[in-house]
Amino acid sequence: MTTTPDLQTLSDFLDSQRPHVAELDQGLDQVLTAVLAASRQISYDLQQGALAGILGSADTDNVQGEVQKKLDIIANDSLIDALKRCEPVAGMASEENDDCIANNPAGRYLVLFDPLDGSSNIDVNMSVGTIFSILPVTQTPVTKESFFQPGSRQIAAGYVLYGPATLLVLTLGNGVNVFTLDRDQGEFYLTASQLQIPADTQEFAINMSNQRHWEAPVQRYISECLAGKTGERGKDFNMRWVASMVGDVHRILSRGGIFMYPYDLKDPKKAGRLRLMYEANPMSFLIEQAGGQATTGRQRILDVQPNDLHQRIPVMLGSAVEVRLVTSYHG
Ligand code: AFP
Repeated sequence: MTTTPDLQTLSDFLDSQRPHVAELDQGLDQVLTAVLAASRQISYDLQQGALAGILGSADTDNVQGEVQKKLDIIANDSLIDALKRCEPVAGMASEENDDCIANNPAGRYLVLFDPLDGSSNIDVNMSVGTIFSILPVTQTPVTKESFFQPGSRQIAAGYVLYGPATLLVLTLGNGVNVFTLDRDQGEFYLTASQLQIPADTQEFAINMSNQRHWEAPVQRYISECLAGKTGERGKDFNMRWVASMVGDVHRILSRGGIFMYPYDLKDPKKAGRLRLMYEANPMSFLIEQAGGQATTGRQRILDVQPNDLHQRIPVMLGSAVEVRLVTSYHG
């Protein structure tokens, strides 16, 4: 049984932020509470694993044409149920649903989420996460077009990382803070404040198996990293690839690094693998709030004007020096 008397609870933290984040008194705190209520259930289900008979495929496809895991559906349903009961939520959009879901017409917020990012890792017991992004309502009634706002308009964003510990990593637009779930109490406690990503790094994260499909600037950047001390960069690099964006981004927020899922010619029609609205935008908001940078290689991700809920985007994010360098190679 852990005792955490000297740590601040999430609700105490949110109270301390009210003078700085007006939206907290406009129901934003209720939205976060709803997301976390679902996340606690997802964390419990994941921890049960095979014992709960919820691993493996659901033998259904999502809107992306990807085979859904049973837990993809369970996590998605849990988040939708929790947000439907949350009055400040005017509408929501999920990776698992083709269209958006309108909710309270008087609500102030739009919530987008990837309910279980990295789900191909579930059956091998590796870290996965829930990613969420919160936008203001700018037009009613809520339609798909209501969500087409650049990432710079986000009010809050974060992820819940289901790892050895369950962590909430959150930004309200004034820095990035980490909260650890005390399972016994069902309470999130502030365990790291105002994360700062080192500008320099010697660690890159990319799926090397796609190398032959990359554009020249990415080929150049990675080959310089691989050349190490003997090459242009004059230093050796290490590589990591979790294949769960939440895991890779958390490592970068914790100790620096650069994460890349660039455009590749494997399927020229696809702009990249990752989705703008509920993966790239929330993660880019967190990265910038922690002093890092996030681009497509050619423009700041948070400036991209969306035109589809599920549009894909090339992603390069993390330590500012490295993101600036690889972006400069794109001319
Ligand atoms: P899944 O949710 O299908 O496992 O995809 C995870 C992801 O969208 C992102 O979290 C990873 O960074 C990336 O895909 C891994 O892609 P590769 O499987 O091509 O390495």
